[in-house]
Amino acid sequence: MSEAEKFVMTAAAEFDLASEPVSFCRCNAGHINDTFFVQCKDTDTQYILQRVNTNIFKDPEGLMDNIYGVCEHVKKKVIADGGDPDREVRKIILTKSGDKYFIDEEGGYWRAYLFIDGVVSLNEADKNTFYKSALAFGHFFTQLADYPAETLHETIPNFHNSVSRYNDFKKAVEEDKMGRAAEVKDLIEFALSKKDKCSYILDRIASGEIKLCVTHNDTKLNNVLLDEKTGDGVCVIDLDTVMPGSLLYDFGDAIRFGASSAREDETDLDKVYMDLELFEIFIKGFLEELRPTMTEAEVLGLPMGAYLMTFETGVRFLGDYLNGDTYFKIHYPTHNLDRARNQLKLIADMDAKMPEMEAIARKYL
Ligand code: ADP
Ligand code: GN1
Ligand code: MG
Repeated sequence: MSEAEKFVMTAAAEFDLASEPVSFCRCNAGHINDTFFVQCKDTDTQYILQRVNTNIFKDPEGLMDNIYGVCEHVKKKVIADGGDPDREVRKIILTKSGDKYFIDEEGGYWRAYLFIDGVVSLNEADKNTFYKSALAFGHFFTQLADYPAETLHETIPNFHNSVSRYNDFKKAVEEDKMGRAAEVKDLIEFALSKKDKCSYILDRIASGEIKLCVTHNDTKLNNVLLDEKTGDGVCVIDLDTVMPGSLLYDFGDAIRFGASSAREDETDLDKVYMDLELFEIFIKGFLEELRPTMTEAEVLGLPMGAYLMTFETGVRFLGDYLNGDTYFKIHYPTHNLDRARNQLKLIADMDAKMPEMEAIARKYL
């Protein structure tokens, strides 16, 4: 076993697992935390072990308090609905001494969850599966509708504040730490030209037309586990960014990832566009759960929710590329640049399709 492997196994052994951990494999899906699937001796029960990225989550204790509170809340709802609390909500596994974290010798924060069997986490979906993911995210939203928002820690300040995301991007361009700005001048100019759109949601929150509630804030398709046989939503995961927000954030983030015709890092941009059928099917599922609670401005704002969450992600990827790839995990040197080109291609496509997207949203008023 290598030193790196021993490091993971040492952390696993600190948790109150069914039996001794014997092996693990790394999961490469998320862009933020280090995630491992852990197998134990003489049992089929597996676990998720994660080393939380504390460069990004500066208050890991507050973050875990959020997750604990949210999971307990959702668990009660699942039980009241006659569901399976070991499957339909993340089950937190404590350390042998009863703590939510094991802190390693380097100060790294490790947590563990029960692994859920018979599910998939997808990066692309057909219409029916995407519809089911919309029902799952919509349902999660309703489960949290009565969660005491004031008790939540803000794990990443201004997470979906598109104006501050724009300003962070502009700063990255101005600083140009790695000398990369000149080679992507056109892309930067395209992104900077969208300044006036950035305050759309914030303006409506300020005027009271759009409400603040408890939102997930990272609703990409691979953050909901779906039943591998039926495709039904089983469990919403990645609860690190559950914070007060607008439902347009959750809608928009799910659309920018799942209603795109291609993966988030597809480099053949001819293959990347907003699929209006997927856009509509997601609205249908999401609003099946949420329409009664939504204002008119929220329904009409769905297309701009999709637009701004895509824009934010595009400038975050491009900003990270300019800053030297310090935030998102990359799997090759220009990965963030490819992701940024991809998201900004979606923006160009939505610029053209906005009238159609608005017409679709109006149908659901
Ligand atoms: P990150 O913040 O790095 O995205 P996540 O909590 O989303 O971390 O976990 C990363 C990935 O792990 C998820 O996108 C998903 O693909 C996978 N994953 C997590 N739990 C399970 C599970 N029970 N079954 C299958 N895959 C899982
Ligand atoms: C990150 O954690 P993950 O991989 O599910 C990021 C999201 C981005 C997404 C882009 C905490 O999500 O905000 O939209 O990458 N999460 C955080 O794929 O920054
Ligand atoms: Mg994730």
